[in-house]
Amino acid sequence: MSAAESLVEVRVPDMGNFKDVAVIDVLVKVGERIEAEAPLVTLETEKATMDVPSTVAGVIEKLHIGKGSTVSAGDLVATVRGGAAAAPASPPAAEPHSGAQTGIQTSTDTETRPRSGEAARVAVAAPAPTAPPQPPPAPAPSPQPPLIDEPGFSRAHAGPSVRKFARELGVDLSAVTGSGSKGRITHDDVKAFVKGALAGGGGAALPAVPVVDFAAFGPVEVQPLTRIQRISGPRLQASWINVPHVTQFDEADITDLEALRTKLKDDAAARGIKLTPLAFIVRACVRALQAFPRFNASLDATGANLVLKKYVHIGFAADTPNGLMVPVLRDADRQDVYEVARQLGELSAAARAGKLTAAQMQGGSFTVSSLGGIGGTAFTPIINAPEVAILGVSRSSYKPQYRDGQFVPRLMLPLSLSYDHRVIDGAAAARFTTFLAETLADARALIEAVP
Ligand code: CAO
Repeated sequence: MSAAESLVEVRVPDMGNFKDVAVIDVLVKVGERIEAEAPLVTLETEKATMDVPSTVAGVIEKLHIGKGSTVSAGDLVATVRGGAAAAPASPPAAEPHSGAQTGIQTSTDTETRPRSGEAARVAVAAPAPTAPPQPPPAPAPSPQPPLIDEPGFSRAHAGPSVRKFARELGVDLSAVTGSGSKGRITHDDVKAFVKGALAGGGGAALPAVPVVDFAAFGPVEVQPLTRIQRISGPRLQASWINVPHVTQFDEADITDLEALRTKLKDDAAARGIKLTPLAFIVRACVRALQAFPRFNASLDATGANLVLKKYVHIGFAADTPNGLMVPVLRDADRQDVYEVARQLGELSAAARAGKLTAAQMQGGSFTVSSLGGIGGTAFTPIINAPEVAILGVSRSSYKPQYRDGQFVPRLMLPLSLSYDHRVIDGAAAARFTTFLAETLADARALIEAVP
């Protein structure tokens, strides 16, 4: 037998204090040709996943362990009918150990330290050192390949070969749900993720929701979504996925406001105006937006600049038979509460009749979603992106408030402000809702004429 055909035994290298470590994957088959340093099996300790690489190039003659078995340092992994030995491997980084035997690569190790050799199965998952520098951010939104969350990728519970596979496919492992032991991500999980993304269209890197045959469990009826729902659904989803939402809750004492509104509403009705709480809420929002201009802004397409709007166009969610619509009340800062009320009435009537023009739904800088006429105590509205905040309003109710040493019944209006945490800090949001509550409590100021 020539030197090139000699049989080489590949053993589990020194793993520090670990013994009886689980074999969670066997990455090669008998008869398979491998390169030096190709991963043979994946082991999993409590702390890390690691591959055992071959010390030589050659053909797998025999495998001595299988998936599910346990191994310790020195155990025989495979016999390789082989040729040249691997170049001396660099020492492992993730687990401290003392022996001369090296060659274990932990998941983290393979991410950060490319190894020598271009072998097809070498478990090097780090980006190529010659990779071009990151291009500058595109000036306008265009279909982009999904970005990889590198720290999340490094932390993902997956072996080196799965990492390499994910890199080849451009899959962000931090977004993949692992089905293996202790949530470990397998090759199949990566494949399922890619299939799901392709099925979802546009290559969005989202884990797929399981497809269920509902009829298998009982009678069903299929109703197509309305045209408006088909348009608004993806927009809501885009906002939900892209914008880090936080919702700040508060309450405004509107006892005085409601007393004033009750006094004024008949006169208003005689002029054809329905003076609802929403008109006052919009006026109060105008004040708050003037005091906190960051809430009346949008990030530009690069995400690096905030565009502060010098106009105040307030959208409001309207429940219509065809679905949710958001007409926009333009220049709300230039209108008194009666004019706001009149326009709210006209725009919501047009929305319900399906007669809103495209222009009447564009250009909003902030949105109010009132469920006060229906019920509820609080909710988490989805931001009408690229706006950066939305105010949800629920039904007011009498609650005991502690004033001057005693409890008194006050009409409290629940406020739910969702905001884009990239632009707005929690402290600013709390100041905004506090300001809004104070403004709503000062009823007289809200009916002042607008200059
Ligand atoms: N608390 C208690 N009562 C309230 C209230 C509140 N916060 N807000 C309104 N009301 C009362 C009104 O005073 C009115 O009572 P009266 O008829 O006795 O005066 C009644 O509820 C109905 O009000 P309305 O619905 O006619 O008027 P509005 O200005 O409050 O709302 C509109 C208009 C278009 C916002 C509303 O009709 C609507 O469509 N709401 C649903 C919005 C929605 O779907 N949001 C969720 C979107 S997902 O984020």
